[in-house]
Amino acid sequence: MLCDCIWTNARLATMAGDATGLIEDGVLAARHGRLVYAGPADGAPAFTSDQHIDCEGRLVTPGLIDCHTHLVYAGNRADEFEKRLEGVSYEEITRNGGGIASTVTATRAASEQELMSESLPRLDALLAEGVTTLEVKSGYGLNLEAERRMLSVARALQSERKVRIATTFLGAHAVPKDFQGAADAYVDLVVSEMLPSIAEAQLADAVDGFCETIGFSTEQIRRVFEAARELGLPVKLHAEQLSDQNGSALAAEFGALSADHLEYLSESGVQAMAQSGTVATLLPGAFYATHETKLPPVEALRQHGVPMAIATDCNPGTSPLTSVLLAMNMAATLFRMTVQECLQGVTINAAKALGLQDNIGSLEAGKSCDLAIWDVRSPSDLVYRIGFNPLHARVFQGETVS
Ligand code: DI6
Ligand code: FE
Repeated sequence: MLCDCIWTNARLATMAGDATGLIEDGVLAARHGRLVYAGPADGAPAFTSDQHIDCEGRLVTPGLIDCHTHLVYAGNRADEFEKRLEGVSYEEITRNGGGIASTVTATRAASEQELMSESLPRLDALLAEGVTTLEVKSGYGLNLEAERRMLSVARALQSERKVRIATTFLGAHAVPKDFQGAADAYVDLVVSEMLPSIAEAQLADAVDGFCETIGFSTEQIRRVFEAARELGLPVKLHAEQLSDQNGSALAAEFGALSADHLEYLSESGVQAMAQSGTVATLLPGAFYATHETKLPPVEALRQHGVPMAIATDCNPGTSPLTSVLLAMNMAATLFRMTVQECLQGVTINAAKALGLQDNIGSLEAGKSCDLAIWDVRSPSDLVYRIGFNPLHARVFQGETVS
């Protein structure tokens, strides 16, 4: 069989089916950027290939997927972090124009070029750990022009680096200062102007919102979701992060790709998600950085067969995290997820959370040949170490890129 590249002597964590699917002596073959074979050496077809890479027994996983990030923004909130350590309250910081509003101010003031150069180091940190696909949300512009700029920059990251970007419009992230006390009027703007214009320009692959007492109500989110449905865009939701608003049930009602955070998710919310096939995206970086103590209901999600994804939630306020490996470790240590669940969380289930499971997330013939090759022998090595990066090589669409 003719192909462009083959990888031999690989230990494959295929992530196909319901398990890690470890193959001790595995072979991968790619043609035109897609896998044509991923399986045991024993019984593999005879390949003719220009390029042959000996993996020398290394572990090969699908390229990692970070399915929830706010990676594109301007400005820095390290000063606020420091103030909070000195005892200044988050409310006081917010009153003085800090918090999310400070990121909105900085993002609105930044040119596309500036947004790009501030975002690239964060992207590079993720790529250095074998990420081949990530989601990037808007939500720090909060007006049409700045939201469009954020999404354009997110898309343009794909021309700067070898990576796949899924974009999400998060206009309903916060009520901007210019709409203080007029959240409904802001939602009017989101559904009647911002969303249609962004959909028309094909700048978003999905639509998200922040359903919370300090964000938007379920009724307001419902309006956003109805508008998204009319435009044929899938939805996802920041839900049950700080309190139980029944946002996940609303998300499930709209067949959402994912509901994210979920610390305060109830049993009925879990059931609704199970029925709609909505992925539970857990964000241990935000749990850690906000000193949250209420754990997401991992056991209930497990019992009901809700697929669990894990992501960084990379954002300047509540999760300044650019490490998927650390997110996996935190999910294991803080949330008691198993090694297999952690790996599924950043591969196949993350792909599901983006609606891309037919193209990425597992090592199977027909899917994009996106690989992470690791200097370790077993998946548990990836999850248990803290602050150690054993990436040997990153392969995007069949090409070794780092
Ligand atoms: N949930 C969060 O934790 C962040 N956004 C969201 O919807 C906060 C973002 C920030 O503080 O900048
Ligand atoms: Fe988020």
